[in-house]
Amino acid sequence: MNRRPLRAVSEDDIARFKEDGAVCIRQVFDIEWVQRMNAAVERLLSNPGPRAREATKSGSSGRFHMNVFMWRWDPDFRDFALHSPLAEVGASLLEADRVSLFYDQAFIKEPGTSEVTQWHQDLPFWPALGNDIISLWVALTPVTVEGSGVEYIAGSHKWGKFYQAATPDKDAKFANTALEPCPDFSKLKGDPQYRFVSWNCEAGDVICHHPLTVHGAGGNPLSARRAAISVRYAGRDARWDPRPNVMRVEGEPEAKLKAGDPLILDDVFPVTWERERATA
Ligand SMILES: O=C(O)CCC(=O)C(=O)O
Repeated sequence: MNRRPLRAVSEDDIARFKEDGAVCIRQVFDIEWVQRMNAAVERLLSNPGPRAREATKSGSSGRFHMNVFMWRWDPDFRDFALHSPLAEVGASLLEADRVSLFYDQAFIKEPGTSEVTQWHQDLPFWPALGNDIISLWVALTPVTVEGSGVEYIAGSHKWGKFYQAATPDKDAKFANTALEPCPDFSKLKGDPQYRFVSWNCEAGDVICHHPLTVHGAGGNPLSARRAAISVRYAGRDARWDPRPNVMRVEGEPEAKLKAGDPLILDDVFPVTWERERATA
């Protein structure tokens, strides 16, 4: 099982991430990781734990399963978030000397799932602020755009927009109605104002995005599962910001952090990668 990326992040990847707010890094994981994490996903589906969310409406076909903070209770997800090549990829793209783990999240769409992932930005529903928070969306199965591959609007992280939070399962409790709702960009394809970017992925490829990049995905009409895990890491300017209408974080950081503190806290936001240690 590789502990460092199979392919180094290049200057071009960093430039693309800065410019577009999303970049695909191919072949970060070897087959052992892919097999291990697919087995972990299978376990998660049959034993989902306390923070699971099922977005599929009753009577609909398929299953859209989401889960968060698996790293806190499952040893495989823990190793994946803390000791896999991911944190190094995140730190390289953020050009950071260290990153801490923010949280991990699973997105599984079984064959024949019609539920889409609504267009959204991530930061509006997080108790955090900052540019240096990166999401690494790891494909654990081959994913095509037709089979619920995530699409991004290039450059949207620089629009200065902070859209009303819209979680992928449309949970109304996150919506702060003082903010503008995020448009349904699938209706705006072909509009020359917007550049849509997406990648067909092999298992082990990783799409990395900025917390304000607008993104969404269709359902999964195909006959194979689409499984991905997003792991989020925090760098230099990431700060704790417990606003109303945001996600609850496991480990009670609110008891130990005050608004504006860096997103680093033992056992809650653990430092995961440090340049000094990595190069020693
Ligand atoms: O995989 C999906 O459908 C959604 C992914 C996503 O929203 C994220 O990684 O932030």
